[in-house]
Amino acid sequence: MERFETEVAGTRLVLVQGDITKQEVEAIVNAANPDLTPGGGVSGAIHRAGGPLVTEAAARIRQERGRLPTGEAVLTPGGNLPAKFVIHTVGPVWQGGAKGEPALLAKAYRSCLILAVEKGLRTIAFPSISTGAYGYPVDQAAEVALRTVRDFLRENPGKLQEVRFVLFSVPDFQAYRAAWERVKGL
Ligand code: AR6
Repeated sequence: MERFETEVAGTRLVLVQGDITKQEVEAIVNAANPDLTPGGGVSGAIHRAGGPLVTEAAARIRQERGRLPTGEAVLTPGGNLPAKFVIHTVGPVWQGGAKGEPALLAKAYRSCLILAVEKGLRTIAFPSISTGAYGYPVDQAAEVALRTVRDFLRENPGKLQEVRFVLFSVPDFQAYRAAWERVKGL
């Protein structure tokens, strides 16, 4: 199994190839749509594995707050998942890169990290937000994701025990692994 581990300001940063629905962390992040419906991709898998508790909690939030703007995040229980909570965030749809996509993607990661710390959670796992149905090129998305997490951890030392990226394919794992080499020293 592909796995890489490093440390940033007292937090373990892990890249691993695998299925996010199987991760034993306090919160997993969902690459949601603004209506918080199951949809396909990682979202469909998380709603399936989590069961009605996840889908119904998401529907209630949708009803109360309306559509979730790109870059924002909300929390539901994890239902039948090993993770206690799901943090749902909406990444940007790729439109060529000049429509604010990098800033919106960074905001999505940051919103999840802020919510996790607010709730006192210590371990969180992310999928590769926006790089499936939303079409964000994975090399570029990986760099934004890792830079954002690195910056957050430096600004909030010791707040989180582990941040894990769970990449569904080996090429995606390799893209994140290579992006970390570009980002880590900066
Ligand atoms: N574990 C980890 N990663 C996964 C899993 C899994 N079980 N399944 C898929 N991925 P996508 P987006 C990867 O399309 O681009 C949904 O329909 C996948 O290989 O899930 O943000 C929503 O409802 C890819 O690398 O999310 C939205 O409408 C990554 O997860 C829309 O898709 C993200 O792909 C969101 O699109």
